[in-house]
Order: sequence, then structure tokens, then C-alpha cells
Amino acid sequence: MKLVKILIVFAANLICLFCQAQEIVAKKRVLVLTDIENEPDDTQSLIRFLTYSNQWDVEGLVATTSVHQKNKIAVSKIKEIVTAYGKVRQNLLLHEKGYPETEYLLGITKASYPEFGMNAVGKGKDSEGSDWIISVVDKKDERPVWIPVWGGANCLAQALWKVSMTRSSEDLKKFISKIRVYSISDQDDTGPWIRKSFPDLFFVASPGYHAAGAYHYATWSGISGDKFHGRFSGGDFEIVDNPWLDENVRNHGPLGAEYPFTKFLMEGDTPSFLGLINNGINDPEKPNYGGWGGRYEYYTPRTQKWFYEAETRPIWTDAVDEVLGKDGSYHTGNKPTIWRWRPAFQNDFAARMDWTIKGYKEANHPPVAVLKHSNFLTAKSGEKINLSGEGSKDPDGNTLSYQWMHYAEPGSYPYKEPLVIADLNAISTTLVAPKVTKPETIHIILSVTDNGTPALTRYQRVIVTVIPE
Ligand SMILES: [Ca+2]
Ligand SMILES: [Ca+2]
Repeated sequence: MKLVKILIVFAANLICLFCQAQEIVAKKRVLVLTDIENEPDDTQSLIRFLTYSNQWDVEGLVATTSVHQKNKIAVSKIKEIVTAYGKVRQNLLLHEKGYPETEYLLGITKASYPEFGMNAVGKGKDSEGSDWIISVVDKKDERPVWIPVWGGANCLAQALWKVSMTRSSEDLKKFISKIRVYSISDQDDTGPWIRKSFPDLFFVASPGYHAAGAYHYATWSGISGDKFHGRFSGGDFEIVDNPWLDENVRNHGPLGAEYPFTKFLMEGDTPSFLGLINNGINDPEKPNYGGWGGRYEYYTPRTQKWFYEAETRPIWTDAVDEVLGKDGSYHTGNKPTIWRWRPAFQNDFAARMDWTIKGYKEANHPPVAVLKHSNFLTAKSGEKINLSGEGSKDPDGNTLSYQWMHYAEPGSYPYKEPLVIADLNAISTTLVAPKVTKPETIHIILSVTDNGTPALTRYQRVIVTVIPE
């Protein structure tokens, strides 16, 4: 009897350890740099960011300058939005645990050096923001620090400059290895300097060179726009336009009330953290896999030298997806890598805004997508592969629907070749491994969507390696 009891306790501890391990693996450390107040969209992004703040260990909110706001930073605006979050935090906690304390977030809100670009880098240009970045990266915590850059990158540049001047090359290397940057284009001249000076630094950016004076070509514009240019029209504009935001965000309590009217595009900076949301499809260490924040490949992008100096090394940058648009035609480009997920990430945000004002039973919560098998399968050409989402569930008891999609671009199997999944909308289905002449990878995405309001989607990714017969 005693032995049974000990075994039960042992098993329970094992399960608990496993839970903790999962949580540690899942939570990412995040430190945001924002030129908030340059236009309304950083404030919009910060509101969305805070509704997901329980998913991460938020380690810093740093106010910066940018090309749009050269000598001004707005710490007070960050504090204003965090204070509004504080009014709804208790309500958010009715829905998911882990939302950080308001006082904690105010304490990690920092100022950078209020000058433009490289003028804020070098001797005497330390700021509480740049010192904070160093102390966060230095923490005895092996997890990398994700740094979404919503404006200029000069505060990060100063941190890197200081470390490079004061530490051995080995220690600098270790420091660099713990940083993951996603910059919304280059909004000052320090992005190119950082990449050139620290060639090993993990860096995602769509440089978005100025053609005809606008960032027409940057991947991040796939988040919401743009209705002024027909070529971007594949995505659903209605669900990122002001009337939708009025109904689903702005009329939602004290946090929603802070969400400003969109002047140009909704939330241009949000792709920098959409890919960090733990939804089953995002795999931020592998930007070429694609997810809510878009898809990126590793190469040296072309940039126009007259704007910033030419790119010096490979970074994670624009990738191309072909996606069926709302207009019924196929769109090929970098922006579809984001707008293809727009209905899912907008509904997800709408649900979280509901969480700020509603009780658990009045709001919707995302399903849990589960695979009955491994995420990694291997098959020989001609073999039948069983795919199953059995075990998927929903915390609200909603009915679930299933969709299997061949996400062709991240795989090595030539994407124009036909690939037949027997039933695209069944919980379990099959796929016949295609003929290959060398080992090829195929990415299959399972989307599990509930029938709550708004409908919410979670994913699993199956990577099939097909080997020749
Ligand atoms: Ca910004
Ligand atoms: Ca649900």
C-alpha cells in the first residue's frame, strides 16, 4: 500500500515536473523597443501586446526615438497604457493565468537616449534603457531575449557597443548569442550598423527600401494594409479597418478606450511579436517556417544605397508565399505571408479584448490542437501516411472543425507539384507520400477552429520527410 502511495506521489511529481518544463520551454523572454507617440500605431500594438503578456516573461518596455520622432521619447505614454491595463488585469486573470503585475510592468518601463540614430551611440550615450538591455541579457537565464523593435534600434546599438568595448570577444559572443531581434524595417541608421558590426546576431527585418518615398515593399505591411494600393488587396481589409476596431476593441472597457483611431495602417509594428504567440504554428527560432508574424528566409537582401548603406550580410528577410486572397485570386509576395493569417489573429485579439471586460462563460477561449502522432514523420514514396487531430479539445466545450493544409513554401518538396490529402476537413485523414528523387520535407498544417464567438484557431505542424523508394 505504502509503495503504491509512493509511486503515485512519484508519478504526480513527474507529471508536474513535465508541466513546469513545458511552461519554461514555452515562455519567451521579451523586451520591446518602441518609438511610441510617433503615430498612433505603437499605442495600438502595445495594447495588443499587453493582452498577450501572460504568454511571455515581459522583461522591458523601452521608449525610443526613430526617423519619425528624432529627439523625443515617450515613457509617459507607455505608463499610461500599462496603467489602463492595470484596470483590466483582474478580469484578464479570470481567463488565463500569468498576467504580470502592473507595478512590475511600470518598473521595467525605461527611457533610451533621446537622440536620433548613431548620435545616441558611443561614449557618454548610455541610458537606463541601454543598461537595462544589458542587465536583462546578462541574467542567469539561458533563454534568449526576444527584442521586437518598433522604432529606431539605437538603444540596442548602445547596449551592444558598450558590451563590445568592455568585454572579451568570447563574452561578447555569448552576449550576442542570447539576443533575437525582429526590427520593423530600419527606422534609423543603427540597424545596418548593428548587422555589420555584429555579423552573428540573429536579426529579422524587411528593410522596406524607400521606393517613391514609402515603405511599399516591407513584409510587415501585410498586417493591415493597405487599401490605397490595389496590389495589397488580397487580405481582408475590413477586419483591420476602423469600424471593426471600434466594435471589437475600442468599445471594450478602459484598455480598449485607449486604442487610438488608425491614421495610416493598423499596428505596423505588431508583426514583430505576433510570431512569438504560442499558437502551435509559430516557431520563432525558424522564421522560414512561417507563422502569424510572417515568413522570412536567410539571405542578403538588396537595399538602396542612397537610403542606408547596402546590406552587408545575410539576415532573416522577405520570403514569398502564394495565397488565395479574399478577392478570389492568388497573390504572390511577402505580405501574404502575414495576411494569410489575418482572420485568425484578429479574432484572437478580439477574444482577448472580450477577456478584459467579460466573465469566463461570456467569452471564448482558444481550442487546444493535438496530434495523435509525432510532429515529425518519415515515409517512403508511395507509402500512405495517417494524419490525425484526435484528442484536440476546447475549454468551452465548443464544436471543433479541422483543416489540413499543405504549407508548401517552407518545405523542400517543389511546391507546384501536386500533393493530395484525402480529406482536407476530417479529423483524421491520409496522404500518399509523393515520388521523390532525394529526401524532401513537406509541411502540413492542421488548423483546429472552434465555433465560439469570435471563432478561434490553434495549430499543429507536421513535417513529413519523404525518402525515395
Ligand atoms: Ca513604431
Ligand atoms: Ca472555445
